[in-house]
Amino acid sequence: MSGTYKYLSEINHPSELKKLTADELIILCQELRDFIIDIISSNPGHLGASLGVVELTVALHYVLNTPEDKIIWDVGHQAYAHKILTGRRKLFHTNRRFKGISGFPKMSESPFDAFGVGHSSTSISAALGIAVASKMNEKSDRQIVAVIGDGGLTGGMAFEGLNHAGTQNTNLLVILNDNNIAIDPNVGALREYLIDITTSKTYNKVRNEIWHILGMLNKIGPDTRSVAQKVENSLKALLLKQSNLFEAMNFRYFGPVDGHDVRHLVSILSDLKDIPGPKLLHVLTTKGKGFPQAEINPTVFHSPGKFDKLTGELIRIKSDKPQPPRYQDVFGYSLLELAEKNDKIVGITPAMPTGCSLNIMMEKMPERTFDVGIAEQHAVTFAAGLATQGFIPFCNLYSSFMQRGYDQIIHDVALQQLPVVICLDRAGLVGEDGPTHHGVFDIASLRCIPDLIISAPMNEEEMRNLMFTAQLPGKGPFVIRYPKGNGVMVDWQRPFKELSIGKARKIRDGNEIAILSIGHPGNFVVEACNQLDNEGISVCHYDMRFVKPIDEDVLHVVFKKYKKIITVEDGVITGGFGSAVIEFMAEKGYSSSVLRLGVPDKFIEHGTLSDLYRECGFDAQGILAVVHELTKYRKLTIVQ
Ligand SMILES: Cc1ncc(C[n+]2csc(CCOP(=O)(O)OP(=O)(O)O)c2C)c(N)n1
Repeated sequence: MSGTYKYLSEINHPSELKKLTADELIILCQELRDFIIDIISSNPGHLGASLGVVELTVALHYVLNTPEDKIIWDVGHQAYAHKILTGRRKLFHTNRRFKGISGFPKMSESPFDAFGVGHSSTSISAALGIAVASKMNEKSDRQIVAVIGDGGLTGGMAFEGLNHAGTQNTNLLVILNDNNIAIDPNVGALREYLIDITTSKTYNKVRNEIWHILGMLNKIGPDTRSVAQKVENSLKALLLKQSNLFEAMNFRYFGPVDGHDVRHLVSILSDLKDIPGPKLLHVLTTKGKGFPQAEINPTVFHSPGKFDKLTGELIRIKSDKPQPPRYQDVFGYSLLELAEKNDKIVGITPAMPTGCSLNIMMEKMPERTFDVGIAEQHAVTFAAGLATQGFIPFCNLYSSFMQRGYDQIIHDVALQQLPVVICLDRAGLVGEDGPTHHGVFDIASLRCIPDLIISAPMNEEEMRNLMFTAQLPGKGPFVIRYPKGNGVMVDWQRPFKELSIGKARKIRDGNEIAILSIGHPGNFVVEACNQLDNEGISVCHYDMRFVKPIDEDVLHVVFKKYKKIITVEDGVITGGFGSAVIEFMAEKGYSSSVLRLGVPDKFIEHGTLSDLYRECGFDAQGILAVVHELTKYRKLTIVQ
């Protein structure tokens, strides 16, 4: 590698970066881009965001004294250059792989990762906490920098952080990485404001004049600095506060500056080091910078999968056999179909229209679909408000991001029994994104909420029927959770059918063991049972469909007949579906042995789904192993 990456190959610690000249930094940036593209083309990850902040990352590590100074990345999907420059270059090919480095900053991975992240809009709060603690620890000269995108800034938590930070006199620098896009195009009034602020002639004229005056005053000499400071303050108070949102929140606003001019970034960041108090630097970047296909199509190249590093062509595994659809597409097409028949249906997504396939309805019915920005809390309560007026909102949240809207589900939806349909995409393990993104807590955390129907389809047809059932009158708050990826091959285009709430479906009868599954993992049970048939082991299997209300009739039958019961789910075992079965057993006075398969009580790292299923032991092999264990002495018992 040293031949191709002349400067990059020498950098194993940011201190080595500081030996480079400004011109060499420009070459280094190009090398970093080439390196990221090279690796990510064959080992997929987040591409566009990282390419967009190459210069910013180099400039930050050049100017700051990390890890003593702190960089806090928002979301963290843009931190590849940061990882590569901070000692992880040689490990970067293991990015997002099982036992490899994480695709996000992670405190346990490196002292340079000042704060672990994956969910959006946390950076300002975390950075403020670090800044306040540094002050209390008498390390006030430490530089604390939060880097947040224009998408991340749409999250309410970012504003909670700004609001607080504006009153704390800490050395906090917020860098707004403004590329005018989230995963899909950024939305909302803030987006308009940022465009306005970067293009408004009046605003920029005022700002330039102030900078000009300040430049002159600063040249007068150190004695007049305090006078200059006062003049600056009053000028800004007079002129900027009225026209700048960040100034109004007590931040000193700088920019907008070109985020791809590494020399200028170095110079401005060096200057900002000496300016005390909360500051915001507005940096303009292009997502996917330097890779033309990623610049042209940033949504696809946010996380493109494998691609040809020369042409940008996406590499997809081709199959002659028809493939089952992705659950998310079943959601998208079914919602459109339902909305065509029921004009009260509306669709809501917090910034994931492509990710959850709401874009299918969005294209046809833009007036009945809402991308609300990265704002899960708002999405849920907005849905609740719509529901009070007779609408049936389908609010689609990734399961792990739903955690943001937990109180809203309790307080605004369930307590008021509003007919909001909460569709939880990416429920269960999600693979390479790892512990920040696994959707494994939803069953356990939602199960305790009264009046909430919680369901999980085992296949696409069931998913459609659950969606149909949920929008029928009088159903109330209704959760439908389903995993990432493809379903199984069923005829999912059959006409919709109403399902009975709280009723399970028997898949097979058997004598020795009963297996109760919820959702997609039921397919793993089917696979295991096919094998068990060959072995002559007789297993009964129910697809429970509903975690709440749980099918008590079926549970009575099962507990009366079977002494050995296995539950299978793709969420946490603690408090999950299997726990509901055990609670039932205890309450009704049954005494079978119930073995719960699911996600154990620890955070599951990143890796392929098959790696992680193997680790958790609830795939077909895991189920087989448990059944074998439970039937080990069977032959002996029969002989006796
Ligand atoms: C709470 C939460 N909701 C949704 C997401 C999914 N997500 C990951 S990156 C992203 C867009 C971020 O946009 P921006 O901050 O502008 O960064 P960019 O990708 O443009 O660099 C979204 C919505 C998330 N990580 N966290």
